[in-house]
Amino acid sequence: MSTATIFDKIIAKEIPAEIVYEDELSLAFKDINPQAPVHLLIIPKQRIATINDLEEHDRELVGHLYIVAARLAQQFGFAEDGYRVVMNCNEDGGQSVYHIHLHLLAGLTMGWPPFANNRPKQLG
Ligand code: DGP
Repeated sequence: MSTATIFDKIIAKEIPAEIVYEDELSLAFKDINPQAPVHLLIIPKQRIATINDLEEHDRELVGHLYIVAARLAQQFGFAEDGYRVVMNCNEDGGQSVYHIHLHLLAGLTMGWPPFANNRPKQLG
């Protein structure tokens, strides 16, 4: 079992968060440090540290997170205009909380490619 993070406390309602959706498998809340006019985090209630830790039996759970993202996009009214869904993995991917989460970003026209301040490195 991976180490508990701040998200476990949010799931347990031990610390406050602006929760916008909850069901038996997932929770969605506003990011504390928004990078867009709308910045929601969608997390599984089950703790999985990173994308690297996903297993076959997590297929449905991960799919569910995307379905929740799409429903929230409809609910918040930006589904047609568009949005971005991102999941960071480990240090180079910019992950800071080791409990997988989708970032749902909307409310501005986002550029592509998305990389700012990137530092190329040799992969080996
Ligand atoms: P990442 O860097 O991909 O691991 O994203 C983690 C996000 O979690 C980051 O955008 C900030 C957000 N975050 C961290 N701590 C809290 C918290 O206590 N409350 C809320 N609402 N968001 C948090």
